Formats: sequence, structure tokens, C-alpha cells
Amino acid sequence: MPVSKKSAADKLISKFIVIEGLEGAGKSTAVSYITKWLAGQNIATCDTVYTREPGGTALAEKMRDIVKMEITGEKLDDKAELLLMYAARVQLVEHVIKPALMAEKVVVGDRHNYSSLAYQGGGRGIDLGLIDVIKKVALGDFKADLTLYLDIDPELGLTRAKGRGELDRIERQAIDFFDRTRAVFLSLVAKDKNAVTIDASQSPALVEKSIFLALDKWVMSLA
Ligand code: Z5A
Repeated sequence: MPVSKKSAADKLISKFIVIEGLEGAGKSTAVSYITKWLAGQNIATCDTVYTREPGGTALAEKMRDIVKMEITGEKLDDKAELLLMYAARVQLVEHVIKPALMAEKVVVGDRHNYSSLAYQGGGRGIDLGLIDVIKKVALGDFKADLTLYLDIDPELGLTRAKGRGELDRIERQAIDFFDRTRAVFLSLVAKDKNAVTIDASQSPALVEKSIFLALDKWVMSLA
């Protein structure tokens, strides 16, 4: 009997695709490229769920506000910042992402777990092993099926981000904070067979092309 071949659309059912990168890397822009690519695989926008982190539920958005705000006279402790990222992530995973995957949707996430390892681990200097323990307690084995990491020199990324308006509390960190963050992103992606680095300093057209190629290769590798 002939073995039936799954279509790309069938393979994409219940998949969680994440975009990571420094500010100004073009993550929001990349979401539109992924949407275009998914349409080419016969995945409609109504079958796709978009998330952003921190945020994505009513409570998680409140936590996002706390993470971004500055209060005179009280610094948000680095560990409190880390725990807020995971509190927001648990809300999002349990209330939005898992139900969407159960409903056979494709989920496209603007940031996920690698951001905590990179920013709170690399940038803030919190032990990566400790973050892994918190991740395990909060989310167990839950993880992205594919991570597209948009790699950019922090100076260029911040220049792009500044073009959009005022920088927030994290964006105002010194450049070496972002150098450390980038270094952790790169080391995580290098060890993850389900992650791909995209050169985000390229023109938008070339970034789009690179993302399409990465997605094509990934979907072909799926059973
Ligand atoms: N954070 C954390 O510390 N720990 C965590 O666990 C998580 C997050 C989950 C979220 O901020 C902050 O939380 C973030 C990390 C931290 N803080 N910092 N710093 P956010 O969601 O508000 O911001 P963001 O995630 O950094 O996204 P962004 O600044 O909006 O950047 P983007 O989405 O990557 O970029 P973009 O909006 O698509 O593009 C930026 C500009 O560049 C825009 O004008 C584009 O038109 C332009 N662009 C895009 N692509 C190109 C190319 N290829 N060439 C030229 N120009 C381009």
C-alpha cells in the first residue's frame, strides 16, 4: 500500500514557532513574513495565534507594564524581574498557547524562554542553571518547536528601536548589557537543533528570504 505523504499544512498543525532577538532586530516585522509564508502553506490567519512576551493575557500584560515601568525610589530587583517574566509566561502558556495548540492552531510567538536566559541570565548575570530550574518548575518540558533568532549588533538594533520613539527601562541599559544578552542568545541557538540564526542586519527583503528558507527547510524535516 502506498504511504500517504503529509502536506506541509498537516505538518504545521499544533506547532509553536518563536522569534527571538534583541530590540530592533525586526521581530515584529518578521511576524508578517511568517504570516505570509504560512499563507503559502495554506494556513489561514484565523488558524494562527500570535503572542508576545512578556504579555498576551490580561494579567500577563499587567506584568509587562510592571517590567517596563520605572518607579522613583524603588528598583525592580533582577530576581523579581526574572520571576515576573516567568509568571507572565505561565499565564500565557497555560491560558493561550497550550489551548491553541490543543485546537490544532499554529502559534507564532514574539519572544519566549530564550529571552529570559539571554536578558536575565546574560544581561543581568543571573546564573543560567538557576533560570533553568525556574523554567522547569514553571513550564516543565514545554518548549518551542522552532526558534528563529534574529541576530543583530546591539548598536544597530537600538538605533532602529530609537527610531520608533522613547526607550523603556530595559532598552536604556548600557551597550555591554546587550552584548552579554546577544552572546547568550548565540550560544543557546548554537546548541539547539530546532533553532536557526537569521542575519537581521540584512535588508528587509533578504531577511524575509532567509526566514522563508529556514521555514521551508524546517517543514521539510518534519515527519
Ligand atoms: N524581556 C526580558 O528581559 N526577558 C524576557 O524573558 C522577555 C522579555 C520575554 C520586551 O520589549 C522587553 O522585555 C525587551 C526584552 C525584555 N526589552 N528590551 N530591551 P518589547 O516587546 O517592547 O520590545 P522588543 O521585543 O524588544 O521588540 P521591538 O523593540 O519592538 O523590536 P522588534 O520587534 O525586534 O523590531 P521591529 O519593530 O520589527 O523593528 C524595529 C524597527 O526597525 C522598525 O522601525 C522596522 O521598520 C525596522 N526594521 C525591521 N527590519 C528591518 C531591516 N531588515 N532593515 C532595516 N530596518 C528594519
